[in-house]
Amino acid sequence: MRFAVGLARDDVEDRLEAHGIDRRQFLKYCSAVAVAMGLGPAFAPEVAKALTGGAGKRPCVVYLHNAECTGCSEALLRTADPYLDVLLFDAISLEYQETIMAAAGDAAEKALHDAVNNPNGFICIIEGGIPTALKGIYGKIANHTMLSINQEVLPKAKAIISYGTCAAYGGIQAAKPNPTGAKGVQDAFGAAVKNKIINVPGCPPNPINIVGTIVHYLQKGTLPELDDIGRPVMFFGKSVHEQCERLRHFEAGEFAEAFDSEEARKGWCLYNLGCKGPSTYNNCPTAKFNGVNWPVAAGHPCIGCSEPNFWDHMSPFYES
Ligand code: FSX
Ligand code: SF4
Ligand code: F3S
Repeated sequence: MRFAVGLARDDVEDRLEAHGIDRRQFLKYCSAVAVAMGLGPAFAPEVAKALTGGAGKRPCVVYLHNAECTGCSEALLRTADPYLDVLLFDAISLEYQETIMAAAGDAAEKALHDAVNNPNGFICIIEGGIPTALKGIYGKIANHTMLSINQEVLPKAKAIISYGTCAAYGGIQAAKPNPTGAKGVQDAFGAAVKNKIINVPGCPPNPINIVGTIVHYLQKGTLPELDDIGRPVMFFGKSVHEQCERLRHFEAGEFAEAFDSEEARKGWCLYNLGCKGPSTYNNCPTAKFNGVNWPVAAGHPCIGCSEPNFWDHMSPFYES
């Protein structure tokens, strides 16, 4: 069986076969990525090509961890599509990732040094906020502060993806009184990262949004269009509220007053239970997590997890 025009068999089918991946299931996933990117399902073969390493030279990627819960990596690696991590790592050359790399100690340090000084350059993906108080002593790896590691690595990166609300805007550890001085990457490094940083927030972020961002970069070699706080418009251009399946109940003035109520079960709006969907921008209602479900459909209000300082600005979470 063949893929659509433009995809040589060895670009896609052999790789899928090698990984024991069902072609139909994979194309379904690629179609979901294409739709989330606003391209439409017809672009699924192009997404498949990029995700299987067919878009050209595999870019070198350095993936740094800072102050965070590692839920962002978990979201990506424990995706319901079991092949995704394998394929994604075929499309990129992941040189350094503290959570999953086999190397440890000096070998890990060397891998980071080599990747950062690679003459072809590298893309940096960052998880976690940067502790900046007291010269960064609240977060250390191999006796270097996270602050100093980022300071060394980021100016050399061709592009930076802040993955998750912590890396994008500081996240939970930046909540008041923020004793560690945690900041998002853009805020912590300003001019050193200007014009090359993309924020893909969410706590956790939806993996489809970083996969789509990487696909865009692999295909075009440029940053996607960003909103005024650095998020790709293709994923964060609309509010949760305007895409919500409970919106018609909001408009009809039908509000659930308790979680365990007939109204909540019937799909009435969760605004009076604290939903922050009207002031939150993300594609959760359409992309869903693993394409299956999202908080409001599961009966929980949106807590605004893709917005800066949501921990302070959107709480109390269960009050409107
Ligand atoms: Fe933050 Fe990610 Fe929330 Fe956790 O690494 S965005 S705390 S899901 O894990 O950084
Ligand atoms: Fe808007 Fe939340 Fe109500 Fe959905 S549940 S319509 S996002 S307020
Ligand atoms: Fe986060 Fe709200 Fe989506 S809490 S996961 S932005 S529905």
